[in-house]
Amino acid sequence: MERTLVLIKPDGLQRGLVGEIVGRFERKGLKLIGLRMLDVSRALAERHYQVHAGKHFYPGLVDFITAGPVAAVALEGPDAIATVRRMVGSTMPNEAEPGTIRGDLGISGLRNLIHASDAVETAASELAMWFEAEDLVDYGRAIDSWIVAEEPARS
Ligand code: FUP
Repeated sequence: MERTLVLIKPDGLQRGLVGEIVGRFERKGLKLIGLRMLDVSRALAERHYQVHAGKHFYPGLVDFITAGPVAAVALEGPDAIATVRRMVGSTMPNEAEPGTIRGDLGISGLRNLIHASDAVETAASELAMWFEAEDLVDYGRAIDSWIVAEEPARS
């Protein structure tokens, strides 16, 4: 089971797309384990985008994610990191495939609605950046056995 972080950026929140985006992940079968809404400080934005520090687009990224409230979402599921990335689509909404969140809901430049962790290590560090450990909720769902297949027995 993997955990991953999604941020619904200020454009997604302003456009009233939080429910649509979170709903896609819920319908997929991913389990919501954390939900948080916040105004992002510059310090947190700079830490989140540290990997891009020094690049020409970095100041614009920090400006954009601090431009309005953000919804942070923690999700759990089998292969959750790659599954969520596929659902999010390519970075630029004009290039993202239809059927993906960016492909269906975005159209231009950096108005790309959403961030999703891209690897096991980044998911762990980003979850720790955006959530306190006690705000990630550990619980079972009665329907899980209809969603998550048993691992096949190895012989
Ligand atoms: P993604 O993983 O698809 O969210 O994209 P990246 O982590 O590569 O980039 C993070 C953000 O930087 C994206 F929202 C878009 C922005 N970016 C640019 O503005 N220019 C680039 O050349 C690459 C990324």
